[in-house]
Amino acid sequence: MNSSSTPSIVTLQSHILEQQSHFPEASGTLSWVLSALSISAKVIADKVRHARLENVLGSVGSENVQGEVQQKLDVIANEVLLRTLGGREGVAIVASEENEEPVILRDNKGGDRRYCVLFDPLDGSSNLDVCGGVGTIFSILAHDRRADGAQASLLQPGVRQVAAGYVLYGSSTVFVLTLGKGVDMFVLDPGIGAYMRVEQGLRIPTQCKSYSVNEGNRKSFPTGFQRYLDWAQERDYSSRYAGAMVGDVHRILLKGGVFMYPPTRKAPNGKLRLMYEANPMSMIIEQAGGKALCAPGERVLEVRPTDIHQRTPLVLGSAEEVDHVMRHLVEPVR
Ligand code: AHM
Ligand code: MG
Repeated sequence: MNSSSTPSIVTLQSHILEQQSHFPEASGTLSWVLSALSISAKVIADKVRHARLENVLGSVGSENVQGEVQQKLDVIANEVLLRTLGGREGVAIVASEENEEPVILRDNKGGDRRYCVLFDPLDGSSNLDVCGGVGTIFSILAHDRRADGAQASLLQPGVRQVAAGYVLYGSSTVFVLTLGKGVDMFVLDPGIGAYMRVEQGLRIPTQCKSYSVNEGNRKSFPTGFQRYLDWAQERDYSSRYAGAMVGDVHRILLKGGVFMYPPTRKAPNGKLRLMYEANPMSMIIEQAGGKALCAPGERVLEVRPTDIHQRTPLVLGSAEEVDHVMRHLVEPVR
């Protein structure tokens, strides 16, 4: 066999080291942070698989800061991430969907670069009881030592993300990562316990006649979204919606289409959280050549955050499909 045509075996670990070697000045701190996230995701994947057997499905009877019912596994996944990231010197602050306040792990002193990690530990967790796909979403920002307090260091626009990614716990465990130079995909090989690189430089298809939105809310969408849905249905678009963003966005990353969570009467700013849902997903989609907007001409990544738990409307996916939605938001299209 010709060795040049044989794909090499690259694990997430070696991929990160390979990327780090392109920056001779890098101290390796970010690599340690990413390794903490990848280990957390292995533990969470295992918990998700054993959930029914270990009786950790269902809610804990409390609500998180968003007023949403916490599932037992939300709490477990959050603990896993906090404990794993907590052991890494390079992590200054973590912020989670499940914690009202950010957790300050280390002070501002010391010379080494440090990072803030924001995450949704188990997105789409209401899908767990029915064995649907769920995921972890994360965003990494450089810690701003000059900032006045944890909130100020965290409240950076998405364009400043150093890295972002998600892990889909589906029929296999998939780790999708961007370090700002394209998007790479890894699949956990349960036999050896390592993530193997399966795609490098992923590109999202520029078009695909498919939309992903909770159409049950249609009557309370702004009229532009309703016009878009009429337009798409007249053109035989497919509708695909799992109710778990990681699975929906992953499908769109690979096959194309558009994912939307518009404003509704109940959620006038949409439902999804800017800092640890919309921003990391938007970075992934843009790095793969797609678009991610919160309104016509307004990139999600340029939104100046004012609260770590703030929400944003979101339209992301294939460039041409996002454009179709936006045209309808601006004016009726025939
Ligand atoms: P969660 O973070 O509480 O799990 O909520 C986020 C999820 C997304 O994964 C999904 O796209 C959306 O909520 C579904 O909401 P809805 O049921 O309103 O369509
Ligand atoms: Mg979520």
